[in-house]
Amino acid sequence: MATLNQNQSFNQKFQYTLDHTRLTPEQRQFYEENGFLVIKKLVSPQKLKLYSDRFEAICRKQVQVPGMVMMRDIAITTSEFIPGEKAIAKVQDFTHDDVLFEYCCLPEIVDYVECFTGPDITAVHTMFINKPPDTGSKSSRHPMHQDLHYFPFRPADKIVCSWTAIVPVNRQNGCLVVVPGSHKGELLPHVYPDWKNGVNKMYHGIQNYDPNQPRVQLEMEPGDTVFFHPILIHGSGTNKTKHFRKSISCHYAASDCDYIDISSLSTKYLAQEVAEIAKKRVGQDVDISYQDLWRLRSRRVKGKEDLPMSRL
Ligand SMILES: O=C(O)CCC(=O)C(=O)O
Repeated sequence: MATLNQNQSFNQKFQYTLDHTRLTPEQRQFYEENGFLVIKKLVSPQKLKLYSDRFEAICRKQVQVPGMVMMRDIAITTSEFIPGEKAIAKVQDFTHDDVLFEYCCLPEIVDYVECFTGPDITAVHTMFINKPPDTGSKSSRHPMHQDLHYFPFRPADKIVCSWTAIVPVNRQNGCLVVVPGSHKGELLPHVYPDWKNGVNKMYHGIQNYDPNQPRVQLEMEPGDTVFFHPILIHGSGTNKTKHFRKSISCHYAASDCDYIDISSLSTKYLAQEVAEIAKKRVGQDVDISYQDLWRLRSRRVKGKEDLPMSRL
C-alpha cells in the first residue's frame, strides 16, 4: 500500500514528462511548471543551411512536393525569391519532402521528443516559417493561440512541438512569446482576431485573450530549439526588421494517440476551413474526412508501426 501511494504521488508530480535519461531533473521540473523548454545550439549550422536552401528551392519552384502548402502573407507583396509574388510566410506539411523531413528525424531532436511522447513517435504537423518584414499592416504578427485547437487527436500531454531558430530570433524580428504555465489550463475558444488590416489565413487567436497575462519573449540563436506543450499559449510579434525571420518546426504525437470526434467542438468550423483548403489541392469532388487529412500529412518518425497515428 505504501508503494502504491509513492507511485501515485510520483505520477502526480510528473504529468507532462516521462522517465527518460535525456532530461536533467531541473529541465524536467522546468517543463512541468512552465510547459516549454529551450535547448541551446541543438541543431548544427550545416543542417540549418540545408533546410534554408531547400526552402529557397521550394519557393523558386525548383522542387515540387506532394501535399505541401505555401501560405502567403495577406499584406506583404515583396517575396524574397520571386519578384512580383506575395511573401511566402510559411511552407506547411513538408512531411513528404525527404530533405525537410530529415529535421523531424534528427536524433538530437527526437531524443528530447521521446521524453514527452514516449518511444513510438509520429510527425503530425510541419512548418518552415518565414516571417516577412512587416510593412506597417502588422499582418506579420501571430495571435496568441494554443496549438491543440488545430489537432483532432489526444491526449494533449503526448503531443509536443519542436521549434528551431534558423536565424537569430529576437524582439525586433518577432520572436515567439509564451505564457509560462498556461499548459496547465484548458483549451480555450479560438476565433480570427479583429485586426484592422486583416489577418493571415488560419491565424486563429484565443477569443477574449487577456493581454495582461505575464509573458516571456523567447530570444533564440540559430540552432536553439524550444519544445512546448500544445496547450501552452503562445504567438509571435511583428517583424520590424528588413529581413525574413526563419524557423523550422514539427509537432510530434505519440503514435498511439487517438483521433477524437470534433463534431461538437468549436474546432468543427476549423475542420470545414481546413477541408476547403485541402479540396483546392486534391479536387473539389474528393470526399475526405478531417481525420484522413491529418493521416495524410503525418509520417512515422520512430517506433512501432500500425498504431492509430501512423496507420494510413
Ligand atoms: O513562428 C511563429 O512566429 C509562430 C508560429 C506558430 O505559433 C504557429 O504557426 O502555430
